[in-house]
Amino acid sequence: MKMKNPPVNRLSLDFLTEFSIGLEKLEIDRVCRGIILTSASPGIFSAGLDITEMVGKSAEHYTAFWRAVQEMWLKLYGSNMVTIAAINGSSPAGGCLLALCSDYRIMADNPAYAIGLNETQLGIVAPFWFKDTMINTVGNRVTEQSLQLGQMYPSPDALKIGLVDQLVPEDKIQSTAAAIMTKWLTVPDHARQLTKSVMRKTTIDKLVKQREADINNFVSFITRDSIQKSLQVYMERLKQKK
Ligand code: CO8
Repeated sequence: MKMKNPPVNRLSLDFLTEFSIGLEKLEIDRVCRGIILTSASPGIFSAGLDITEMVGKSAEHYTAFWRAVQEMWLKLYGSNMVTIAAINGSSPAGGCLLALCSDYRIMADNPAYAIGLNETQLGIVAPFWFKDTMINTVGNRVTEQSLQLGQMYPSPDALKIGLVDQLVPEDKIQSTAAAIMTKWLTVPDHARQLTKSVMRKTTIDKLVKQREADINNFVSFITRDSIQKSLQVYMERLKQKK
């Protein structure tokens, strides 16, 4: 799956909806046993959630947007397929979450590319299921520190903390992902799928059980004046940095 929402693959409501539909089609296609998730914009894997979807909109819009973010996570983290992230660029916040949902992460060996859950840098808070997905990958201590600081890790540091599994030269990222996929597909599907489900079920069930409450939390948080202001300031800074 090659994400193509130029220039930075921001995860808009439309993009998330298409992403989930695409994933669902592959999930029920018995011929497809695995996906490699990558970006059609080398240099940026994904800029994360589209901040413009979270500023100056109605409560109904925030509700639909957040449901789509949840749906993407539930489908990708709960996928029966082998999922490999070929991270060919920077990947903040929601972009990092996409990568964390995969079974294996390969990142381009370029210290200019960074990955992490940087929500606090925007004045917002990573939801519990973002946090849980990170804990399941790198453990509690690293997650606590990373989330408080909103830390973005240049690729060598991401490898050191286990946020990614492997670094390769940028031009080898697809061939490496294909080789890793071949290895994972040698394991009988039913055994691998059940094992994956056992490992992830508790985390997934936690959100399933409180999906509506999580949406309500998001809407009441994001509609606060102070949060709207923080996001506006962050967007202005992004534009000014040019
Ligand atoms: N949303 C909306 N627009 C964005 C985003 C984004 N996430 N990221 C970049 N853009 C826009 C820029 O403003 C710019 O717009 P324009 O051309 O109109 O000025 C355009 O995309 C290109 O961006 P850059 O010029 O910055 O491109 P670069 O190649 O220099 O850098 C980066 C790319 C590294 C991705 C950089 O743009 C960046 O750091 N972006 C910010 C990414 C970020 O912080 N994302 C976090 C989003 S929040 C999230 O995912 C989780 C939220 C959880 C919610 C919890 C609430 C309770």
